[in-house]
Amino acid sequence: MDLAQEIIKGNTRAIGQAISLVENNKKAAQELIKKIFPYTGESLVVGITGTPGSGKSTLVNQMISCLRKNGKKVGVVAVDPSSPFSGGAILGDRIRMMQHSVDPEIFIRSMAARGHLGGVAKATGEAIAILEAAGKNLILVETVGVGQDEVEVVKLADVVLVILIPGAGDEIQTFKAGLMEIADIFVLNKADSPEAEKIENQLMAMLEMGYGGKETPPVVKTVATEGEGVEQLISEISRLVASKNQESRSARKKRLISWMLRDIIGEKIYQIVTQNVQDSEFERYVEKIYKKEVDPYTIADKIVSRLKKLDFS
Ligand SMILES: Nc1nc2c(ncn2[C@@H]2O[C@H](COP(=O)(O)OP(=O)(O)OP(=O)(O)O)[C@@H](O)[C@H]2O)c(=O)[nH]1
Ligand SMILES: [Mg+2]
Repeated sequence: MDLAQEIIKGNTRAIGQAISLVENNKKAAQELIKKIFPYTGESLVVGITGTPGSGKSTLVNQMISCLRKNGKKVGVVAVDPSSPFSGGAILGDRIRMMQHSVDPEIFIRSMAARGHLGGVAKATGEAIAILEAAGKNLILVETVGVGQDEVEVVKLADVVLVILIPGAGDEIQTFKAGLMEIADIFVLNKADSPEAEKIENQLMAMLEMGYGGKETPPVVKTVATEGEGVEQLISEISRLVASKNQESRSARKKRLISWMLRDIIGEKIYQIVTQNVQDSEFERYVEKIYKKEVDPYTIADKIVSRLKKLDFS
């Protein structure tokens, strides 16, 4: 089976296999990305971020239903901050999104936020590329958005939804620290809570202060469990996309290209090293470093300076 061909056909199993390859940063993943690259760049990527339990997965689930009604093909990547070994939240997400799992036009995948050699943002970027090649019209990326890595993930999106919930007093503070600036739309979820109005007022006050006369991001109230406000949210997203200029949309694509380029260069340099440093020589260096006769940086410099003398033309 030609994996790239199957992805382009939209084969769900092939998409799953391909994402596993990029998750494990396998060499085959690079070859694959190369093949599918011409087919990427057409989807709309929506990042959904907010503290644990704010209702991201519930909202994603409702958004899928709504988008499917409009005939859209949807991909979901949920970046899971828990350890790859615990799997608790992954299972929760799976169960919640199960109702969509039999639809061949929907692909849902959890990815562990830790344990990626090339970084979670790179793995997520490549997973997005795969889903784009598979012809998904919309790709939803769910992330808790706490660490720096996760903020990088959010930057992969064309549109970023930041979810706020009532009863989390210090939450607004959290968002000031970094996520605030990247929100394109604020979603006030759990609007059925009696505290909802309070957080809405807080948010409005903060927006007035923080945006000093500039146009503030729209605020949409939702009750994700009931699907309330979800249609409005989707039309806000469409409106926003229509108003965004090409430049801001291309930023995401350029980011992915820059990762790919670094990867490819890194791979080529690694090949040159293995061609020019014999295993036996390498072992000798390892032995010397082990005996503390020399440090690894000195050896690395020595090898690199030798490579610099090579003629690459
Ligand atoms: N009352 C109420 N409960 C909600 C609403 N949206 C989600 N919930 C509940 O909040 C809990 C957490 O929802 P999730 O969708 O798992 O939240 P999440 O943000 O994906 O959580 P993590 O992936 O663990 O970060 C669940 O019990 C939901 O049923 C809402 O609008 N109103
Ligand atoms: Mg979730």
